[in-house]
Amino acid sequence: MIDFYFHPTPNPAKVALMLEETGLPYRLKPVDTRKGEQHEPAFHAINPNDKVPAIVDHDGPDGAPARLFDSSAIMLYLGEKSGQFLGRPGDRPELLSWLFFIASGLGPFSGQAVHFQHAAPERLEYAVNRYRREVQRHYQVLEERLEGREYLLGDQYSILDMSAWGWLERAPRVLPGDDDPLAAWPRLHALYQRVDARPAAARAKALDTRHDFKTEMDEQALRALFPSNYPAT
Ligand SMILES: N[C@@H](CCC(=O)N[C@@H](CS)C(=O)NCC(=O)O)C(=O)O
Repeated sequence: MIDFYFHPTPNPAKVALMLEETGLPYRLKPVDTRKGEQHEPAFHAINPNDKVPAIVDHDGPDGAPARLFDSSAIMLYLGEKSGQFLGRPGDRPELLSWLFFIASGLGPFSGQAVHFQHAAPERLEYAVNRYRREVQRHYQVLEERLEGREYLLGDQYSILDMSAWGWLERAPRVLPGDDDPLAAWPRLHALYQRVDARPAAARAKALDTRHDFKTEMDEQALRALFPSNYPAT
């Protein structure tokens, strides 16, 4: 059994989709990040970085419990555990390259674009422009990769497509202002739709309503999510 530490946000969404795709048994463990539950000692022991997603696999290597944090590490682990969605052995160099591209590029730049357009206490045009442009550049890199390919690995659906889906889902928040924020990248848009149409994607999205997560962005939420904005006490 796998305990899945979850909040309805992009990085946990990738893992939700992977768990649903593999059929591995799991229990949902909500972590209400707007209430600061990611900083509680019990969760800190599972993820020292105080962020979701994380998992505890009670049947880890050698039958011992294993904790994993960071969505891309979890995606690879679950791929290896289930023997699914990692492509062919010869795909490994591309799989690793694109997984790290999403982990270190698409994800963080999208996250910062959201932050500076929706959460920053003041609008900083330089930061907004920088992160929007970097997201657009990353979309373009993926668009070129998809030329002549149905999925990011080629003809096989993999953890790469699931990882991209977690962030493409949020394109309207990442690039607000455009009616269809993915319109300029038709192959990427089609990939998003292909993944989003899968039954597992619907089941993954249904997890968002399984718990009554806090929605208010009040003082408690701001302190929990952006502690670096507040002086250490
Ligand atoms: N590199 C990490 C990033 C995790 C991350 O930023 N998670 C966000 C949700 S998408 C979070 O926990 N936010 C709450 C917080 O930062 O306190 C991963 O890929 O899992």
